[in-house]
Amino acid sequence: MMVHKKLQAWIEEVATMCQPDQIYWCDGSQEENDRLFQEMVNKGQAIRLNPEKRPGSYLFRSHPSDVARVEDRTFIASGKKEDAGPTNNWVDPVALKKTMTTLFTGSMKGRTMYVIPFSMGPIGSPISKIGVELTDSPYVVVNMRIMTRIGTAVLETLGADGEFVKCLHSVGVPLKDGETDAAWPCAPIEEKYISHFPDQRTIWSYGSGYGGNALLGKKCFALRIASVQARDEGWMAEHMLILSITDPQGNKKYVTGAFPSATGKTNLAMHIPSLPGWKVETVGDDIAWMKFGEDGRLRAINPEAGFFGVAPGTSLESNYNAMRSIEKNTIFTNVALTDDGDVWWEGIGYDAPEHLIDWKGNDWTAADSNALAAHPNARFTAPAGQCPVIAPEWEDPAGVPVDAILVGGRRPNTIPLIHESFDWDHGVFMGSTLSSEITAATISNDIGQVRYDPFAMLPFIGYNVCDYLQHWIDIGAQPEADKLPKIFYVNWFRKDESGKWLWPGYGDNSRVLKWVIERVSGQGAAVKTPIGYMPSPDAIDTDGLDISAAEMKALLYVDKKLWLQNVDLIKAYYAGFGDRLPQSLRLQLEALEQRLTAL
Ligand code: OXD
Ligand code: MN
Repeated sequence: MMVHKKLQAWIEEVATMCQPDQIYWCDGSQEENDRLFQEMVNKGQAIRLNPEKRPGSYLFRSHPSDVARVEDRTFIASGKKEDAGPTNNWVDPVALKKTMTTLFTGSMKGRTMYVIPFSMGPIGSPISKIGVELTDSPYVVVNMRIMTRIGTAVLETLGADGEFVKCLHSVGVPLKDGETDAAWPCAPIEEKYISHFPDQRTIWSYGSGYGGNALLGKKCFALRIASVQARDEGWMAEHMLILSITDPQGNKKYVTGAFPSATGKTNLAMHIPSLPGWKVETVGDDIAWMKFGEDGRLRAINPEAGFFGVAPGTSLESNYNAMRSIEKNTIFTNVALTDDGDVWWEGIGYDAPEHLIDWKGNDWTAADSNALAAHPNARFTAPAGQCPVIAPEWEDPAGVPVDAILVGGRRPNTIPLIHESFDWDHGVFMGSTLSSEITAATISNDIGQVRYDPFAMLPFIGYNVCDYLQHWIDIGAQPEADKLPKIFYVNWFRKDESGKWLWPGYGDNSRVLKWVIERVSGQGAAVKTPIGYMPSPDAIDTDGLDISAAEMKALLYVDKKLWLQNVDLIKAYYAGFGDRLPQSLRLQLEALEQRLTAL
Protein backbone atom coordinates (compact mmCIF):
# COMPACT_ATOMS: atom_id res chain seq x y z
CA MET A 1 0.00 0.00 0.00
CA MET A 2 1.24 3.49 -0.84
CA VAL A 3 2.14 5.69 2.08
CA HIS A 4 0.06 8.83 2.34
CA LYS A 5 2.53 11.16 4.03
CA LYS A 6 -0.01 13.75 5.17
CA LEU A 7 -2.24 11.06 6.63
CA GLN A 8 0.69 9.43 8.42
CA ALA A 9 1.86 12.76 9.80
CA TRP A 10 -1.61 13.64 11.07
CA ILE A 11 -2.03 10.25 12.74
CA GLU A 12 1.33 10.67 14.48
CA GLU A 13 0.40 14.17 15.61
CA VAL A 14 -2.91 12.96 17.05
CA ALA A 15 -1.30 9.92 18.68
CA THR A 16 1.26 12.16 20.37
CA MET A 17 -1.55 14.28 21.75
CA CYS A 18 -4.07 11.57 22.70
CA GLN A 19 -1.53 8.91 23.78
CA PRO A 20 -3.47 5.74 22.91
CA ASP A 21 -1.96 2.40 23.96
CA GLN A 22 -2.06 1.25 20.35
CA ILE A 23 -3.12 2.30 16.88
CA TYR A 24 -5.28 0.00 14.78
CA TRP A 25 -6.05 0.47 11.07
CA CYS A 26 -9.56 -0.74 10.21
CA ASP A 27 -9.76 -2.89 7.08
CA GLY A 28 -13.55 -3.06 7.11
CA SER A 29 -13.67 -6.86 6.95
CA GLN A 30 -16.34 -9.10 8.43
CA GLU A 31 -13.73 -10.80 10.57
CA GLU A 32 -12.67 -7.47 12.07
CA ASN A 33 -16.29 -6.51 12.67
CA ASP A 34 -17.07 -9.81 14.44
CA ARG A 35 -13.99 -9.43 16.59
CA LEU A 36 -14.87 -5.90 17.69
CA PHE A 37 -18.40 -6.91 18.62
CA GLN A 38 -17.07 -9.91 20.55
CA GLU A 39 -14.69 -7.66 22.50
CA MET A 40 -17.54 -5.30 23.36
CA VAL A 41 -19.78 -8.21 24.40
CA ASN A 42 -16.97 -9.55 26.63
CA LYS A 43 -16.65 -6.14 28.28
CA GLY A 44 -20.39 -5.87 28.90
CA GLN A 45 -20.75 -2.95 26.47
CA ALA A 46 -22.86 -4.79 23.90
CA ILE A 47 -25.50 -7.51 24.03
CA ARG A 48 -25.76 -10.00 21.21
CA LEU A 49 -29.43 -10.32 20.27
CA ASN A 50 -30.98 -13.74 19.79
CA PRO A 51 -29.55 -14.91 16.43
CA GLU A 52 -32.80 -16.70 15.63
CA LYS A 53 -34.73 -13.46 16.01
CA ARG A 54 -32.17 -10.82 14.89
CA PRO A 55 -29.15 -12.47 13.26
CA GLY A 56 -25.95 -10.43 13.42
CA SER A 57 -27.56 -7.77 15.61
CA TYR A 58 -26.50 -6.11 18.87
CA LEU A 59 -27.92 -3.85 21.53
CA PHE A 60 -26.07 -0.99 23.20
CA ARG A 61 -27.23 1.22 26.06
CA SER A 62 -25.78 4.68 26.26
CA HIS A 63 -25.08 6.68 29.36
CA PRO A 64 -28.34 8.49 30.27
CA SER A 65 -26.59 11.84 29.71
CA ASP A 66 -25.47 10.93 26.19
CA VAL A 67 -28.60 10.25 24.19
CA ALA A 68 -28.76 12.71 21.28
CA ARG A 69 -26.97 15.33 19.23
CA VAL A 70 -25.97 18.26 21.43
CA GLU A 71 -26.63 21.39 19.40
CA ASP A 72 -25.55 23.84 22.08
CA ARG A 73 -22.20 22.05 22.33
CA THR A 74 -21.76 22.11 18.52
CA PHE A 75 -19.37 24.77 17.23
CA ILE A 76 -18.45 26.27 13.88
CA ALA A 77 -14.96 27.66 14.33
CA SER A 78 -14.44 29.57 11.10
CA GLY A 79 -11.67 32.15 10.90
CA LYS A 80 -14.12 35.04 11.16
CA LYS A 81 -17.25 35.15 13.29
CA GLU A 82 -19.36 36.52 10.39
CA ASP A 83 -18.53 33.39 8.42
CA ALA A 84 -20.33 31.24 10.99
CA GLY A 85 -23.30 33.60 10.84
CA PRO A 86 -26.29 34.22 13.09
CA THR A 87 -27.46 30.61 13.38
CA ASN A 88 -24.26 28.89 14.54
CA ASN A 89 -22.26 28.83 17.79
CA TRP A 90 -18.98 30.43 16.82
CA VAL A 91 -15.74 30.11 18.77
CA ASP A 92 -12.38 31.47 17.73
CA PRO A 93 -10.58 28.50 16.14
CA VAL A 94 -7.27 29.15 17.86
CA ALA A 95 -8.87 29.42 21.30
CA LEU A 96 -11.02 26.34 20.66
CA LYS A 97 -8.07 24.23 19.53
CA LYS A 98 -6.26 25.28 22.70
CA THR A 99 -9.15 24.30 24.97
CA MET A 100 -9.66 21.04 23.15
CA THR A 101 -5.96 20.19 23.03
CA THR A 102 -6.00 20.25 26.81
CA LEU A 103 -8.95 17.86 26.77
CA PHE A 104 -7.49 15.56 24.09
CA THR A 105 -4.09 15.37 25.78
CA GLY A 106 -3.85 11.81 27.09
CA SER A 107 -7.57 11.24 26.43
CA MET A 108 -6.97 7.87 24.74
CA LYS A 109 -4.70 6.43 27.45
CA GLY A 110 -5.47 2.78 28.07
CA ARG A 111 -7.41 2.61 24.79
CA THR A 112 -6.89 1.72 21.15
CA MET A 113 -7.02 4.47 18.55
CA TYR A 114 -8.86 3.15 15.52
CA VAL A 115 -8.05 4.60 12.10
CA ILE A 116 -11.19 4.47 9.94
CA PRO A 117 -10.70 5.48 6.30
CA PHE A 118 -14.21 6.06 4.92
CA SER A 119 -15.88 7.15 1.72
CA MET A 120 -19.00 9.28 1.71
CA GLY A 121 -20.70 8.07 -1.44
CA PRO A 122 -19.82 5.12 -3.66
CA ILE A 123 -16.05 4.61 -3.70
CA GLY A 124 -14.58 6.44 -6.65
CA SER A 125 -17.70 8.43 -7.64
CA PRO A 126 -16.89 11.97 -8.84
CA ILE A 127 -19.39 13.22 -6.26
CA SER A 128 -17.95 11.18 -3.36
CA LYS A 129 -15.44 12.40 -0.77
CA ILE A 130 -13.10 10.64 1.61
CA GLY A 131 -12.69 11.14 5.34
CA VAL A 132 -10.55 9.51 7.97
CA GLU A 133 -11.92 9.20 11.48
CA LEU A 134 -9.54 8.59 14.36
CA THR A 135 -11.56 7.35 17.31
CA ASP A 136 -11.11 5.50 20.57
CA SER A 137 -14.61 4.03 20.36
CA PRO A 138 -15.12 0.57 18.83
CA TYR A 139 -18.87 1.34 18.86
CA VAL A 140 -18.11 4.13 16.39
CA VAL A 141 -16.14 1.70 14.19
CA VAL A 142 -18.98 -0.83 13.88
CA ASN A 143 -21.52 1.94 13.23
CA MET A 144 -19.32 3.68 10.66
CA ARG A 145 -18.96 0.32 8.87
CA ILE A 146 -22.71 0.36 8.30
CA MET A 147 -23.24 4.09 7.74
CA THR A 148 -20.33 4.60 5.32
CA ARG A 149 -17.97 2.52 3.22
CA ILE A 150 -14.82 1.90 5.29
CA GLY A 151 -11.47 0.16 5.04
CA THR A 152 -8.78 -0.90 2.64
CA ALA A 153 -10.59 -0.05 -0.61
CA VAL A 154 -10.94 3.55 0.58
CA LEU A 155 -7.24 3.81 1.40
CA GLU A 156 -6.44 2.53 -2.07
CA THR A 157 -8.62 5.23 -3.61
CA LEU A 158 -6.99 7.85 -1.40
CA GLY A 159 -3.59 6.85 -2.79
CA ALA A 160 -0.48 8.72 -1.75
CA ASP A 161 -1.83 12.24 -1.91
CA GLY A 162 -5.65 12.17 -2.09
CA GLU A 163 -7.66 14.74 -0.15
CA PHE A 164 -9.48 13.75 2.97
CA VAL A 165 -11.44 15.38 5.79
CA LYS A 166 -9.75 14.97 9.18
CA CYS A 167 -12.20 13.65 11.75
CA LEU A 168 -10.90 13.25 15.29
CA HIS A 169 -13.08 11.72 17.99
CA SER A 170 -12.55 10.66 21.58
CA VAL A 171 -15.09 9.64 24.20
CA GLY A 172 -12.90 11.56 26.63
CA VAL A 173 -12.38 8.88 29.27
CA PRO A 174 -8.75 7.77 29.57
CA LEU A 175 -8.22 4.51 31.45
CA LYS A 176 -5.65 3.96 34.14
CA ASP A 177 -3.68 0.71 34.18
CA GLY A 178 -6.04 -2.17 34.90
CA GLU A 179 -9.07 0.12 35.27
CA THR A 180 -12.34 -1.40 34.02
CA ASP A 181 -14.08 0.49 31.28
CA ALA A 182 -17.59 1.88 31.68
CA ALA A 183 -20.42 0.29 29.73
CA TRP A 184 -20.71 3.57 27.80
CA PRO A 185 -17.77 5.89 28.43
CA CYS A 186 -18.43 9.60 27.82
CA ALA A 187 -17.55 12.99 29.33
CA PRO A 188 -19.93 15.29 31.22
CA ILE A 189 -22.02 17.65 29.09
CA GLU A 190 -19.93 20.76 29.77
CA GLU A 191 -16.86 18.95 28.46
CA LYS A 192 -18.52 17.79 25.25
CA TYR A 193 -17.41 19.64 22.13
CA ILE A 194 -18.58 18.88 18.61
CA SER A 195 -16.27 21.27 16.76
CA HIS A 196 -15.89 22.07 13.11
CA PHE A 197 -12.96 23.93 11.57
CA PRO A 198 -14.38 24.51 8.10
CA ASP A 199 -11.32 26.36 6.77
CA GLN A 200 -9.16 23.35 7.66
CA ARG A 201 -11.76 20.73 6.66
CA THR A 202 -11.33 19.33 10.13
CA ILE A 203 -13.68 17.99 12.82
CA TRP A 204 -12.77 17.58 16.48
CA SER A 205 -15.39 15.80 18.54
CA TYR A 206 -14.85 15.17 22.23
CA GLY A 207 -16.82 13.62 25.05
CA SER A 208 -19.85 12.01 23.38
CA GLY A 209 -20.23 8.54 21.91
CA TYR A 210 -23.71 9.03 20.47
CA GLY A 211 -24.92 9.22 16.87
CA GLY A 212 -24.32 12.48 15.06
CA ASN A 213 -21.84 13.59 17.75
CA ALA A 214 -19.56 10.63 17.16
CA LEU A 215 -20.28 9.07 13.75
CA LEU A 216 -18.50 11.97 12.13
CA GLY A 217 -19.31 11.02 8.53
CA LYS A 218 -22.95 11.95 8.98
CA LYS A 219 -23.94 15.44 10.15
CA CYS A 220 -20.43 16.75 10.89
CA PHE A 221 -18.84 15.85 7.55
CA ALA A 222 -21.66 15.11 5.08
CA LEU A 223 -23.53 18.30 6.04
CA ARG A 224 -21.49 20.85 8.01
CA ILE A 225 -18.06 20.47 6.38
CA ALA A 226 -19.46 19.31 3.03
CA SER A 227 -21.76 22.35 2.81
CA VAL A 228 -18.61 24.51 2.91
CA GLN A 229 -16.84 22.34 0.33
CA ALA A 230 -19.98 22.50 -1.81
CA ARG A 231 -20.07 26.29 -1.61
CA ASP A 232 -16.42 26.52 -2.62
CA GLU A 233 -16.69 23.91 -5.39
CA GLY A 234 -20.12 24.72 -6.85
CA TRP A 235 -22.29 21.82 -5.68
CA MET A 236 -24.81 21.17 -2.89
CA ALA A 237 -24.73 19.17 0.37
CA GLU A 238 -28.29 18.95 1.64
CA HIS A 239 -30.35 17.38 4.43
CA MET A 240 -32.59 15.58 1.95
CA LEU A 241 -34.03 12.17 1.20
CA ILE A 242 -33.82 10.87 -2.37
CA LEU A 243 -36.65 8.90 -3.98
CA SER A 244 -37.05 7.12 -7.27
CA ILE A 245 -40.64 7.17 -8.50
CA THR A 246 -41.94 5.06 -11.37
CA ASP A 247 -45.37 5.69 -12.87
CA PRO A 248 -47.64 2.88 -14.16
CA GLN A 249 -46.22 3.36 -17.68
CA GLY A 250 -42.70 2.67 -16.40
CA ASN A 251 -41.36 6.26 -16.51
CA LYS A 252 -38.88 6.95 -13.75
CA LYS A 253 -38.29 10.28 -12.03
CA TYR A 254 -36.18 11.32 -9.06
CA VAL A 255 -37.25 13.55 -6.21
CA THR A 256 -35.23 14.87 -3.28
CA GLY A 257 -36.85 16.29 -0.16
CA ALA A 258 -35.84 18.49 2.77
CA PHE A 259 -37.88 17.78 5.90
CA PRO A 260 -37.08 18.92 9.44
CA SER A 261 -37.06 16.27 12.17
CA ALA A 262 -40.43 14.83 13.26
CA THR A 263 -42.02 15.35 9.85
CA GLY A 264 -42.00 11.71 8.72
CA LYS A 265 -38.89 11.92 6.53
CA THR A 266 -37.79 8.31 7.02
CA ASN A 267 -41.36 7.14 6.45
CA LEU A 268 -41.59 9.09 3.19
CA ALA A 269 -38.19 7.80 2.08
CA MET A 270 -39.50 4.21 2.17
CA HIS A 271 -43.23 4.64 1.78
CA ILE A 272 -45.47 2.24 -0.06
CA PRO A 273 -47.64 4.21 -2.49
CA SER A 274 -51.36 3.72 -2.09
CA LEU A 275 -51.88 4.49 -5.79
CA PRO A 276 -52.07 1.29 -7.83
CA GLY A 277 -49.31 0.81 -10.39
CA TRP A 278 -46.93 3.36 -8.87
CA LYS A 279 -43.55 2.32 -7.50
CA VAL A 280 -41.43 4.24 -5.01
CA GLU A 281 -37.86 3.19 -4.27
CA THR A 282 -35.33 4.58 -1.81
CA VAL A 283 -32.05 6.12 -2.89
CA GLY A 284 -31.39 7.88 0.42
CA ASP A 285 -33.24 8.72 3.63
CA ASP A 286 -31.31 11.65 5.11
CA ILE A 287 -28.61 13.35 3.04
CA ALA A 288 -28.20 14.23 -0.64
CA TRP A 289 -25.05 15.50 -2.35
CA MET A 290 -25.93 17.10 -5.68
CA LYS A 291 -23.60 18.15 -8.43
CA PHE A 292 -24.15 19.12 -12.06
CA GLY A 293 -23.33 16.33 -14.50
CA GLU A 294 -21.89 16.82 -17.97
CA ASP A 295 -25.45 16.73 -19.29
CA GLY A 296 -26.21 19.92 -17.33
CA ARG A 297 -28.52 18.11 -14.93
CA LEU A 298 -28.24 18.19 -11.18
CA ARG A 299 -27.33 14.66 -10.10
CA ALA A 300 -27.70 13.33 -6.55
CA ILE A 301 -25.93 10.65 -4.58
CA ASN A 302 -26.70 9.39 -1.11
CA PRO A 303 -23.34 9.84 0.62
CA GLU A 304 -24.32 7.33 3.30
CA ALA A 305 -24.54 3.54 3.18
CA GLY A 306 -26.93 2.94 6.07
CA PHE A 307 -29.92 4.24 7.98
CA PHE A 308 -29.55 5.73 11.44
CA GLY A 309 -33.25 5.90 12.20
CA VAL A 310 -35.36 6.67 15.25
CA ALA A 311 -36.83 3.37 16.49
CA PRO A 312 -39.82 4.48 18.63
CA GLY A 313 -42.89 4.88 16.45
CA THR A 314 -41.47 2.60 13.75
CA SER A 315 -43.88 -0.29 13.12
CA LEU A 316 -44.95 -2.49 10.23
CA GLU A 317 -47.83 -0.09 9.78
CA SER A 318 -45.94 3.21 9.96
CA ASN A 319 -42.87 2.03 8.04
CA TYR A 320 -42.98 -1.54 6.79
CA ASN A 321 -39.76 -1.23 4.78
CA ALA A 322 -37.78 0.16 7.73
CA MET A 323 -38.96 -2.78 9.85
CA ARG A 324 -37.81 -5.18 7.15
CA SER A 325 -34.46 -3.36 6.86
CA ILE A 326 -33.66 -3.97 10.53
CA GLU A 327 -34.36 -7.70 10.67
CA LYS A 328 -30.65 -8.56 10.75
CA ASN A 329 -27.12 -7.06 10.91
CA THR A 330 -28.50 -4.11 12.83
CA ILE A 331 -27.16 -2.17 15.79
CA PHE A 332 -29.82 -0.99 18.24
CA THR A 333 -29.06 1.73 20.75
CA ASN A 334 -31.29 2.53 23.73
CA VAL A 335 -34.23 0.31 22.81
CA ALA A 336 -35.71 -2.19 25.30
CA LEU A 337 -34.61 -5.85 25.45
CA THR A 338 -37.14 -8.68 25.60
CA ASP A 339 -36.61 -11.83 27.65
CA ASP A 340 -36.11 -13.85 24.46
CA GLY A 341 -33.29 -11.61 23.27
CA ASP A 342 -35.17 -9.37 20.88
CA VAL A 343 -35.97 -5.65 20.89
CA TRP A 344 -39.08 -3.64 21.72
CA TRP A 345 -40.01 0.04 21.70
CA GLU A 346 -43.02 2.25 22.15
CA GLY A 347 -44.99 2.36 18.90
CA ILE A 348 -43.54 -0.91 17.53
CA GLY A 349 -47.09 -1.96 16.71
CA TYR A 350 -47.75 -4.54 19.43
CA ASP A 351 -48.04 -4.52 23.20
CA ALA A 352 -44.97 -4.84 25.35
CA PRO A 353 -44.41 -8.30 26.80
CA GLU A 354 -44.98 -8.62 30.54
CA HIS A 355 -41.27 -8.10 31.28
CA LEU A 356 -38.49 -6.14 29.58
CA ILE A 357 -35.11 -4.64 30.38
CA ASP A 358 -35.49 -0.94 29.66
CA TRP A 359 -32.97 1.30 27.90
CA LYS A 360 -31.29 2.08 31.22
CA GLY A 361 -30.76 -1.62 31.92
CA ASN A 362 -33.46 -1.89 34.58
CA ASP A 363 -36.31 -4.37 34.92
CA TRP A 364 -39.49 -3.02 33.40
CA THR A 365 -42.91 -4.59 33.73
CA ALA A 366 -45.93 -3.70 31.69
CA ALA A 367 -48.08 -3.94 34.82
CA ASP A 368 -46.34 -1.36 36.96
CA SER A 369 -44.17 0.86 34.83
CA ASN A 370 -45.09 4.31 33.66
CA ALA A 371 -41.59 5.01 32.38
CA LEU A 372 -40.71 4.58 28.72
CA ALA A 373 -38.99 1.28 28.00
CA ALA A 374 -37.06 2.71 25.05
CA HIS A 375 -35.55 6.20 24.95
CA PRO A 376 -37.54 8.44 22.55
CA ASN A 377 -34.36 8.96 20.51
CA ALA A 378 -33.42 5.26 20.51
CA ARG A 379 -31.90 4.34 17.16
CA PHE A 380 -31.29 1.54 14.72
CA THR A 381 -28.22 1.45 12.48
CA ALA A 382 -28.95 -0.74 9.46
CA PRO A 383 -27.33 -1.29 6.05
CA ALA A 384 -29.28 0.57 3.35
CA GLY A 385 -28.86 -2.42 1.06
CA GLN A 386 -31.21 -4.39 3.35
CA CYS A 387 -34.15 -2.11 2.53
CA PRO A 388 -36.62 -4.13 0.42
CA VAL A 389 -37.32 -1.08 -1.75
CA ILE A 390 -33.77 0.18 -2.15
CA ALA A 391 -33.44 1.47 -5.73
CA PRO A 392 -31.16 -0.78 -7.81
CA GLU A 393 -29.24 2.34 -8.87
CA TRP A 394 -28.73 3.69 -5.34
CA GLU A 395 -24.96 3.23 -5.58
CA ASP A 396 -24.60 4.49 -9.15
CA PRO A 397 -21.41 6.60 -9.07
CA ALA A 398 -22.97 9.01 -11.61
CA GLY A 399 -25.82 9.80 -9.20
CA VAL A 400 -29.46 10.13 -10.21
CA PRO A 401 -30.82 13.14 -12.13
CA VAL A 402 -33.05 15.22 -9.89
CA ASP A 403 -36.41 16.21 -11.39
CA ALA A 404 -38.01 17.80 -8.34
CA ILE A 405 -37.01 19.11 -4.96
CA LEU A 406 -39.56 19.04 -2.15
CA VAL A 407 -39.39 21.13 0.96
CA GLY A 408 -41.79 20.23 3.73
CA GLY A 409 -42.76 21.75 7.03
CA ARG A 410 -45.24 20.96 9.79
CA ARG A 411 -47.85 23.68 9.84
CA PRO A 412 -51.45 23.17 11.05
CA ASN A 413 -52.66 26.08 8.96
CA THR A 414 -51.66 28.63 6.29
CA ILE A 415 -49.38 26.42 4.15
CA PRO A 416 -51.42 24.29 1.73
CA LEU A 417 -50.91 20.60 1.04
CA ILE A 418 -48.73 21.49 -1.92
CA HIS A 419 -47.63 24.46 -3.96
CA GLU A 420 -45.01 24.81 -6.66
CA SER A 421 -42.59 27.69 -7.08
CA PHE A 422 -42.83 30.04 -10.05
CA ASP A 423 -39.11 29.61 -10.70
CA TRP A 424 -35.85 28.65 -8.99
CA ASP A 425 -35.38 31.84 -6.94
CA HIS A 426 -38.95 31.65 -5.72
CA GLY A 427 -38.26 28.03 -4.77
CA VAL A 428 -35.21 29.13 -2.79
CA PHE A 429 -37.45 31.65 -1.05
CA MET A 430 -39.84 28.81 -0.15
CA GLY A 431 -37.00 26.64 1.16
CA SER A 432 -35.63 29.53 3.18
CA THR A 433 -39.01 29.91 4.91
CA LEU A 434 -39.45 26.22 5.71
CA SER A 435 -41.05 26.12 9.12
CA SER A 436 -42.84 24.08 11.71
CA GLU A 437 -45.23 25.01 14.43
CA ILE A 438 -43.89 24.22 17.87
CA THR A 439 -45.99 21.45 19.39
CA ALA A 440 -46.18 19.91 22.82
CA ALA A 441 -43.64 17.34 21.62
CA THR A 442 -40.97 20.02 21.70
CA ILE A 443 -39.76 21.08 25.13
CA SER A 444 -40.52 24.74 24.82
CA ASN A 445 -42.72 27.52 26.12
CA ASP A 446 -43.41 28.68 22.62
CA ILE A 447 -46.24 26.29 21.73
CA GLY A 448 -48.12 27.57 18.70
CA GLN A 449 -45.23 29.68 17.46
CA VAL A 450 -43.55 29.08 14.14
CA ARG A 451 -39.94 27.94 14.05
CA TYR A 452 -38.01 28.44 10.84
CA ASP A 453 -35.60 25.82 9.58
CA PRO A 454 -34.23 26.84 6.17
CA PHE A 455 -34.10 23.76 3.95
CA ALA A 456 -34.17 21.70 7.21
CA MET A 457 -30.50 22.67 7.50
CA LEU A 458 -30.57 25.00 10.51
CA PRO A 459 -28.25 22.92 12.74
CA PHE A 460 -26.23 21.65 9.78
CA ILE A 461 -25.06 24.65 7.73
CA GLY A 462 -21.30 24.93 8.24
CA TYR A 463 -21.18 28.64 7.40
CA ASN A 464 -23.25 31.81 7.33
CA VAL A 465 -26.91 31.02 6.58
CA CYS A 466 -27.13 34.09 4.31
CA ASP A 467 -24.21 32.88 2.22
CA TYR A 468 -25.81 29.45 2.14
CA LEU A 469 -29.03 30.92 0.72
CA GLN A 470 -27.00 32.97 -1.76
CA HIS A 471 -25.28 29.74 -2.81
CA TRP A 472 -28.71 28.26 -3.57
CA ILE A 473 -29.50 31.31 -5.71
CA ASP A 474 -26.14 31.02 -7.49
CA ILE A 475 -26.71 27.33 -8.25
CA GLY A 476 -29.87 28.35 -10.11
CA ALA A 477 -28.02 30.80 -12.35
CA GLN A 478 -27.41 28.12 -14.97
CA PRO A 479 -27.29 28.65 -18.73
CA GLU A 480 -29.86 25.88 -19.14
CA ALA A 481 -32.35 26.85 -16.45
CA ASP A 482 -34.99 24.48 -17.85
CA LYS A 483 -32.81 21.56 -16.76
CA LEU A 484 -33.03 22.59 -13.11
CA PRO A 485 -35.33 20.61 -10.81
CA LYS A 486 -38.68 22.22 -10.02
CA ILE A 487 -39.24 23.14 -6.38
CA PHE A 488 -42.39 22.25 -4.39
CA TYR A 489 -43.47 23.02 -0.83
CA VAL A 490 -45.54 20.29 0.87
CA ASN A 491 -47.35 20.30 4.20
CA TRP A 492 -48.84 16.96 5.24
CA PHE A 493 -49.88 18.39 8.61
CA ARG A 494 -52.72 20.79 7.93
CA LYS A 495 -55.63 20.59 10.40
CA ASP A 496 -59.27 21.64 10.38
CA GLU A 497 -60.83 23.96 13.00
CA SER A 498 -61.44 21.05 15.34
CA GLY A 499 -57.76 20.10 15.25
CA LYS A 500 -58.23 16.98 13.10
CA TRP A 501 -55.56 16.18 10.47
CA LEU A 502 -56.98 16.87 7.03
CA TRP A 503 -54.57 14.69 5.08
CA PRO A 504 -54.08 10.94 5.77
CA GLY A 505 -50.33 11.00 5.00
CA TYR A 506 -48.20 7.84 4.74
CA GLY A 507 -48.84 5.93 1.48
CA ASP A 508 -51.38 8.52 0.39
CA ASN A 509 -48.61 11.08 0.04
CA SER A 510 -47.98 9.31 -3.27
CA ARG A 511 -51.11 11.13 -4.52
CA VAL A 512 -49.31 14.42 -4.05
CA LEU A 513 -46.11 12.99 -5.55
CA LYS A 514 -48.15 11.98 -8.59
CA TRP A 515 -49.04 15.63 -9.20
CA VAL A 516 -45.37 16.57 -8.75
CA ILE A 517 -44.36 13.98 -11.35
CA GLU A 518 -47.06 15.19 -13.72
CA ARG A 519 -45.81 18.76 -13.34
CA VAL A 520 -42.18 17.90 -14.01
CA SER A 521 -43.32 15.87 -17.03
CA GLY A 522 -45.04 18.94 -18.46
CA GLN A 523 -48.54 17.67 -17.64
CA GLY A 524 -50.71 18.18 -14.56
CA ALA A 525 -53.15 21.02 -14.37
CA ALA A 526 -52.15 23.96 -12.20
CA VAL A 527 -53.63 27.29 -11.25
CA LYS A 528 -51.55 30.37 -10.63
CA THR A 529 -52.09 31.77 -7.14
CA PRO A 530 -50.28 34.54 -5.25
CA ILE A 531 -48.14 31.94 -3.45
CA GLY A 532 -47.25 29.74 -6.43
CA TYR A 533 -48.72 27.19 -8.81
CA MET A 534 -51.25 24.90 -7.20
CA PRO A 535 -53.22 21.85 -8.27
CA SER A 536 -56.59 22.70 -9.76
CA PRO A 537 -59.39 21.37 -7.51
CA ASP A 538 -59.49 17.94 -9.16
CA ALA A 539 -55.81 17.57 -10.05
CA ILE A 540 -54.89 15.50 -7.00
CA ASP A 541 -55.91 11.88 -7.56
CA THR A 542 -58.22 11.00 -4.65
CA ASP A 543 -59.59 7.85 -6.20
CA GLY A 544 -60.29 5.32 -3.47
CA LEU A 545 -59.59 7.85 -0.72
CA ASP A 546 -62.24 8.76 1.81
CA ILE A 547 -61.90 12.52 1.55
CA SER A 548 -64.58 15.06 0.72
CA ALA A 549 -64.35 17.83 -1.84
CA ALA A 550 -64.68 20.31 1.02
CA GLU A 551 -61.68 18.76 2.79
CA MET A 552 -59.60 18.92 -0.39
CA LYS A 553 -60.61 22.54 -0.78
CA ALA A 554 -59.54 23.24 2.79
CA LEU A 555 -56.21 21.48 2.20
CA LEU A 556 -55.50 23.68 -0.79
CA TYR A 557 -57.03 26.91 0.50
CA VAL A 558 -54.89 30.07 0.46
CA ASP A 559 -56.19 32.27 3.27
CA LYS A 560 -55.25 35.87 2.51
CA LYS A 561 -55.36 37.00 6.14
CA LEU A 562 -53.20 34.12 7.40
CA TRP A 563 -50.78 34.55 4.51
CA LEU A 564 -50.32 38.25 5.23
CA GLN A 565 -49.59 37.29 8.84
CA ASN A 566 -47.15 34.75 7.45
CA VAL A 567 -45.41 37.52 5.51
CA ASP A 568 -45.00 39.45 8.78
CA LEU A 569 -43.52 36.38 10.45
CA ILE A 570 -41.05 35.95 7.58
CA LYS A 571 -40.09 39.64 7.82
CA ALA A 572 -39.26 39.22 11.50
CA TYR A 573 -37.34 36.02 10.80
CA TYR A 574 -35.38 37.57 7.93
CA ALA A 575 -34.59 40.61 10.11
CA GLY A 576 -32.57 38.27 12.34
CA PHE A 577 -30.28 37.57 9.38
CA GLY A 578 -29.25 41.22 9.01
CA ASP A 579 -27.90 42.88 5.88
CA ARG A 580 -26.25 39.79 4.48
CA LEU A 581 -29.61 38.26 3.47
CA PRO A 582 -29.59 37.82 -0.34
CA GLN A 583 -31.30 40.72 -2.05
CA SER A 584 -33.27 38.36 -4.28
CA LEU A 585 -34.96 36.85 -1.21
CA ARG A 586 -35.94 40.29 0.04
CA LEU A 587 -37.45 40.96 -3.38
CA GLN A 588 -39.28 37.64 -3.33
CA LEU A 589 -40.86 38.55 -0.01
CA GLU A 590 -41.93 41.98 -1.28
CA ALA A 591 -43.38 40.46 -4.43
CA LEU A 592 -45.32 37.89 -2.39
CA GLU A 593 -46.77 40.63 -0.22
CA GLN A 594 -47.83 42.59 -3.27
CA ARG A 595 -49.50 39.60 -4.89
CA LEU A 596 -51.35 38.84 -1.67
CA THR A 597 -52.48 42.42 -1.18
CA ALA A 598 -53.85 42.46 -4.72
CA LEU A 599 -55.86 39.26 -4.06
C1 OXD B 1 -31.09 12.80 12.11
C2 OXD B 1 -31.39 14.20 12.40
O1 OXD B 1 -30.78 12.03 13.03
O2 OXD B 1 -31.73 14.95 11.47
O3 OXD B 1 -31.12 12.43 10.92
O4 OXD B 1 -31.30 14.60 13.57
MN1 MN C 1 -31.36 14.01 9.55
